[in-house]
Amino acid sequence: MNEKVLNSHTLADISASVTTPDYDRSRIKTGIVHLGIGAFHRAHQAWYTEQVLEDGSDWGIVAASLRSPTVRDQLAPQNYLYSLVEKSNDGEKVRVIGCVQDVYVAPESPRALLDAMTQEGIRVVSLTITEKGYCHHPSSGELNLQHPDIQHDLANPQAPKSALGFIVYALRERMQKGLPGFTLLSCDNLPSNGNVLQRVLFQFADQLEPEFAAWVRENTRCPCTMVDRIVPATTDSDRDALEKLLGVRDNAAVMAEPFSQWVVEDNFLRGRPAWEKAGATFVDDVEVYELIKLRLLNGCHSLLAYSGYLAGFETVADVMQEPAFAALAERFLADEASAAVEAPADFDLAAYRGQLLERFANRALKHRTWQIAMDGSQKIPQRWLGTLRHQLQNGGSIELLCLALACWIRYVSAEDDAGKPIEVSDPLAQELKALCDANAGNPRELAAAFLGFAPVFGEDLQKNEALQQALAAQLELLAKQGVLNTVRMQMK
Ligand code: CS2
Repeated sequence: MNEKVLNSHTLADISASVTTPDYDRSRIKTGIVHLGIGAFHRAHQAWYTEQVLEDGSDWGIVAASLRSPTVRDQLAPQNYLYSLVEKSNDGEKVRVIGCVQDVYVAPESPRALLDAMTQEGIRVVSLTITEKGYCHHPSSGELNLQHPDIQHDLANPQAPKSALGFIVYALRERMQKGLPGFTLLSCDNLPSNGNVLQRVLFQFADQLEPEFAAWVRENTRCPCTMVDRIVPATTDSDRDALEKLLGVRDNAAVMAEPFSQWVVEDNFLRGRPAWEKAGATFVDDVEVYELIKLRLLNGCHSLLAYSGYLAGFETVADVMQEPAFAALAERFLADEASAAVEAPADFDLAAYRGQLLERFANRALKHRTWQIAMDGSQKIPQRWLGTLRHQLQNGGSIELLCLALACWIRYVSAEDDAGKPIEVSDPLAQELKALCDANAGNPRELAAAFLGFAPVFGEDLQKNEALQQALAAQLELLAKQGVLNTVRMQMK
């Protein structure tokens, strides 16, 4: 491993084929606090913000990690510089990004993060905290007041744990200091993500003083956004390969596909960077774009992740190499997911589907099926169940949705087709496994038990006899012949 790391001093030495910041980093002013500095943020919002800085803006980002110090420990020795590598079947393009100015690790010093969020210059607080970070009930969208982090935060205003706790107490301090509020920009894969955030924010604020709860309603905005870019977790071999190109080590590099999309509701309290200069689209209503993206891209992603993982495929591109699975993706998108969305007149849904299949087949990206399979209980309602309800109401096909659900149920039983244990990462993993164990060997009971599991399925779906039968039939096929044969048979 190279002793030299990427930083302000070594920046000048790296290969000329790499794009580097062409603006004076010392003139950046911090306008954004970003909560959740994972790979996605660094490859998406930060990349848009970087391009606008190149265009003369002065909006910079201070970010926070709400859990582990890893990203801060990678970025701090690099003066917060990192590379974004765009990978496609045709090669790669590298850009060093300089818009991140500092990274806080919330558990180490919650006070420091609250101080950052109560600076007058902060006008936007953005979030990529994943679905479970909102501490809501996935099937209803209500704040889960019993959530341990929320309980903790209600009792500890000076040292919150959840993103929501930080936001609420930072806002309260701003009110007390006579400072203005800020815009909250959710960049997570939830339908109407801004509305979900606003709802849990107001519900949390309602637990505090009424005067503050009213202030929050006046002094915040929560625009909705649709975010899209496939960003797999970076591996050591990615870092090693990049080191050969850069000539220095970059421990904070992120890998992404070339495609990127960001549709944002133009509803900001005190301004925003001109992200449209970097290709973001500002619209009055994001919902239709969110639904298309969640139900097609993410819905199909989860289908490929569970079915592909069970069949022994490591990455999404590997799954797409198997013709029966490529056909499954195509048919799921065309016959079921597309039926449940109403695309705007100028939106070519067939072209969008074709592009998705190509993106999934990008062999340069090593996007693990296991990574996408994480947190299914938090993802499935918006990825599959909206489509399922639509199809049930309209007499549309539900076969592939049931196959998807059956694969997920097999997956959370924590054993794959070959009898190998699966490391299931999901906040409800225990409950889900218990449902599988209690109904093992009985597809009909298993289907009923899952459809009756209200945190994911709500109250309505368990009453649908046809759905229960269709799901039981898929579970039975999987149990008898395994996922590979089931998919091959159904795609004949
Ligand atoms: C994926 C998403 O991990 C997952 O659940 O489906 O992260 C997906 O790659 C992005 O939403 C693409 O924009």
